Amino acid sequence: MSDQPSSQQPVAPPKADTSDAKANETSTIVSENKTPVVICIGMAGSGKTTFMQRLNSTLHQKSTPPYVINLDPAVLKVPFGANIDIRDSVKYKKVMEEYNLGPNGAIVTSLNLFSTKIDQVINLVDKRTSNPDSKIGNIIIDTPGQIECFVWSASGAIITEAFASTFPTVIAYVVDTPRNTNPTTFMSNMLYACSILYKTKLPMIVVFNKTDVQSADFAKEWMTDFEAFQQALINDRDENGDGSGYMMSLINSMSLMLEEFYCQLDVVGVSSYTGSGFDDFLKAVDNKVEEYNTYYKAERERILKKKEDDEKKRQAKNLNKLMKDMDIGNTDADADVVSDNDDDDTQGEVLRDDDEIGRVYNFPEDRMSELKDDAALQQRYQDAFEATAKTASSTTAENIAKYISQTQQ
Ligand SMILES: Nc1nc2c(ncn2[C@@H]2O[C@H](COP(=O)(O)OP(=O)(O)O)[C@@H](O)[C@H]2O)c(=O)[nH]1
Ligand SMILES: [Mg+2]
Repeated sequence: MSDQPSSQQPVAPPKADTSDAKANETSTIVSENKTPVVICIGMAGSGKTTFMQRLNSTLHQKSTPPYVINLDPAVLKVPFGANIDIRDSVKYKKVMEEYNLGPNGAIVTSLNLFSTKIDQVINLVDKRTSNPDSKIGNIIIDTPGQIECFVWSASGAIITEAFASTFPTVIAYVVDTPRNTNPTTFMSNMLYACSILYKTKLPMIVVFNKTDVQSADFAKEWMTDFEAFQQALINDRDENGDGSGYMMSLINSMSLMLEEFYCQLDVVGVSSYTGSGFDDFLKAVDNKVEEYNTYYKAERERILKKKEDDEKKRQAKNLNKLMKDMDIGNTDADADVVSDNDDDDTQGEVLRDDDEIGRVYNFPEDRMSELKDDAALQQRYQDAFEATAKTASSTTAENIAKYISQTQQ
């Protein structure tokens, strides 16, 4: 992981444009001094990396340089100066060889390895961005080319969650506009965006990229005027001769759901090549950050609290069950041992071979007196459980850390 000094970034003009300074001030107030995070997600080839590159240079021009994070382990060249790059901590090729994986498996495994250090990453980013001297306006994150590697992997969820619980976080869903002029393709893409919105529960901006090739007006129209979209479907069906009517009935039954989904989104058209539309995008980010603070934040806190309470209840229930299973209250009774051994004389005890190496048993001779005190025993189980649970997870973490440091050599 590298944390490059900002001097390596392109030099920013000395004075900030006042309108942008004002826009930035708004987001700082509503975000309670935490820097907003923009996570770029989108289908492979939609232009996420190019969009990040343009966003990076636009923000530098406005004297509010972003803090840039690359989470794509498979990319050969990153066209922007990344402050944190997953490729510094995880070697994608080595992961492929070592674990005998294909490209997507290796991306997911690299993300898994990276996510074990996510608390360190969050601390580092928080320290850098909360420094009062820092002029950092946004934290921007690029994700792997293949959308599902990030969106549907456990580590993708962990990483997103880690950022979203520390900073006001917005998803920029990047769409390849020229490839989505077909209404069926368009709808599939929007359904994917919809599933991400409901999965992450974060505010979303749909970014129609590559508007230098194809204007995004048609998409905006389809998203606001349902009849126009239906007409486009009918035209497409007539042109392509698909008379099954399946698509039409699917669309009709989904129209309400899609309307509900669209009204939660901000939509912008940009060209990462020419830089057009980026001011609109930055305004949309401010808008969504405000939404995050007024609505999503409270909702997230409620969910986290509920999760915590549920976990406590579950632990208490497990402990009770354990106590019950062990039949602690009835210490005088012989333990019932389910065994294949029919020899009743031994009562389940395995007799020692004569030539077996002598073992030393260190148990105290009589533990019955301790067993009488249920409360004390319960406490001891609890303590032992906590102690071992901690050791196990930190050992795993250490092993993974060891692996990562080996691969770095
Ligand atoms: N015409 C045009 N092409 C673009 C634009 N943004 C990206 N591309 C091209 O789209 C392709 C995929 O871009 P890339 O950023 O690697 O996509 P990613 O897989 O989503 O990161 C590349 O060939 C880019 O040059 C744009 O705004 N206009
Ligand atoms: Mg990319």
